Amino acid sequence: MKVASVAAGLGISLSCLFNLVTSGYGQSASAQGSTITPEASAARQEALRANPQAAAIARGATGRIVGGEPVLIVDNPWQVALVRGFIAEPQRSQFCGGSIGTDWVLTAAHCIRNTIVREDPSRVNVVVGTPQFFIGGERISVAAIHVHPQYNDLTNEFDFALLRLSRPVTTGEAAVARPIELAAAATQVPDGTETLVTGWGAVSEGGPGSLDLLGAQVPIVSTAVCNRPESYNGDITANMICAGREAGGIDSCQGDSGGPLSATLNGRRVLIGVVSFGEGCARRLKFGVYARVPVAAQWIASTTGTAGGSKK
Ligand code: 4AZ
Repeated sequence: MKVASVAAGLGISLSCLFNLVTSGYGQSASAQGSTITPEASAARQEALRANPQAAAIARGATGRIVGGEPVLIVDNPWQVALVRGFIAEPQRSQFCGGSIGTDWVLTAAHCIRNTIVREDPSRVNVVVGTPQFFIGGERISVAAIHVHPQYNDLTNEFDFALLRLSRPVTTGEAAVARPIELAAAATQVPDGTETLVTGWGAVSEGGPGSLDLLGAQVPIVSTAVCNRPESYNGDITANMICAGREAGGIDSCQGDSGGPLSATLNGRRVLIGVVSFGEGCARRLKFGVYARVPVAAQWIASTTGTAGGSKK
């Protein structure tokens, strides 16, 4: 997640940008850190000691993280972190995001068909219900992986994968984990619709990730605009959806892949995109590109069995 470096360069105040980023999606998440007990602080130190990835981020974060507005997990309870399954607790090595739909997780195919996971369910675990990927929540193993049959790693078409969890996510009263409604096949998302993308990904192109879940508000950009020569020059298909600002400065980035792009449509928060790709991060005219969820609605329903009993 990269936010605000361009705005900062232009002298736009961060507080102004924060309002921009959070409006419509609940308050800033500072409250998440404001009630830290001594016990929680000790647990956090212990988790950082145990986790080289998180400790490195924490060391780098002693200055100000470039942009990125923390969001509340209670406002984004479907957000999950994908962590390397072959690196055991207390370590958590985060590399992608995803979204909960009941006992399934929707993520990007390129998060699974890669050298980290190699489409092997034992090589990926899902962390749910925590705003800090390296501590808290629940870590759940994956029973099966389904990559969209039309995924094409050259064109990035249909960049979807479903993870069937080995057990359901705990959604009881204390749990901060809950499915998001998926946009139906017929859902149209008007250009200019404000959306929210969230994740623990890089806070600058090539930079470190974030310990705290960050969110960025980005408007939907028409496929025609996204296909202009100065943007993606015809590479954007009807199975993708672009979001971002012409000026750049606010975007998803490496490590956010697979995570949710959501919008409030007709008063309901729905998942409309999966973080897929972009040319760099937050570059001028290089909008973020997302796998368009409505085009996968039927595949998701038949694979997860939501039209009938749960399929294994
Ligand atoms: C990535 O490398 C990546 N700006 C994900 C999203 C975007 C760029 C890169 C979108 O996983």
